[in-house]
Amino acid sequence: MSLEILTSLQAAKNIGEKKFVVLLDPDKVRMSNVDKVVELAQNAHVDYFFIGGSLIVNSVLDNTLDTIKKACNIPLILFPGNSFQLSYKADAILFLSLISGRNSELLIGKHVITAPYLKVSPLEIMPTGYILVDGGIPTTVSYISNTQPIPYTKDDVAMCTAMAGEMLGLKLIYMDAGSGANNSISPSMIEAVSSTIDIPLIVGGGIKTPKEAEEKALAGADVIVVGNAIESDPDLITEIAAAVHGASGKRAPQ
Ligand code: 1GP
Repeated sequence: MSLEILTSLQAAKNIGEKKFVVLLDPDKVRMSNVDKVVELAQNAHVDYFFIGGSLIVNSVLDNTLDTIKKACNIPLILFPGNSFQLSYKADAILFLSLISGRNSELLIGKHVITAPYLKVSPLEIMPTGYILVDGGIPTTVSYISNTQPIPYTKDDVAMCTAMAGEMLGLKLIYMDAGSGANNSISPSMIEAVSSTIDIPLIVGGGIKTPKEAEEKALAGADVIVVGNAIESDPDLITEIAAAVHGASGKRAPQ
């Protein structure tokens, strides 16, 4: 099994290099927009695409992956909203365990069902502790997953959850305020979590501006994910990519 992407994410984290991910929800993004997004992403040196959503169907998923693959060489990582969102056309998959929740199906149940398919797939499997944080509005993911997000100000709960995830052997932590969140995750929570784990920390949900993206990276996020804001204004890709990459090797003022 290939570990190429995980290895490069860990290596980047070790030297303070920040990565930028564009999230595309094949259900939301108009196919006419995909070409523009891909071109901008390629020019801005976007590091990865996450492809996923809570409610997409597989034919749309395959078409989207094919279209992007033909147009660029940015690696495509599945960010599945459920166990049906599998496609061998991607390069890798976030194998998500929803460790902020207490829904056993999303902690281990679905994984048991999906494991034999993934075992024979060419996809790189990326074991990821997924932590939902309250972003000020109920999001599709908290509704669908039937779990409670970690309260916005409970840095210590987020910290201990991430710590446990790392101790369980997960290779990435993804803290998400949910797509379209009103409040993106606070710098203090990012700082608390990143200072207690050695695996890469992905942060997303409600990030709308280059300044906000930079702030998250400086607080300790290793990978920044933006979806909604780019769907509304693809031109933001260039500035956000520059802001995130520009935060490499820098720390937030203490
Ligand atoms: C959601 O973290 C992602 O799961 C991205 O969120 O769409 O709000 O950027 P946005």
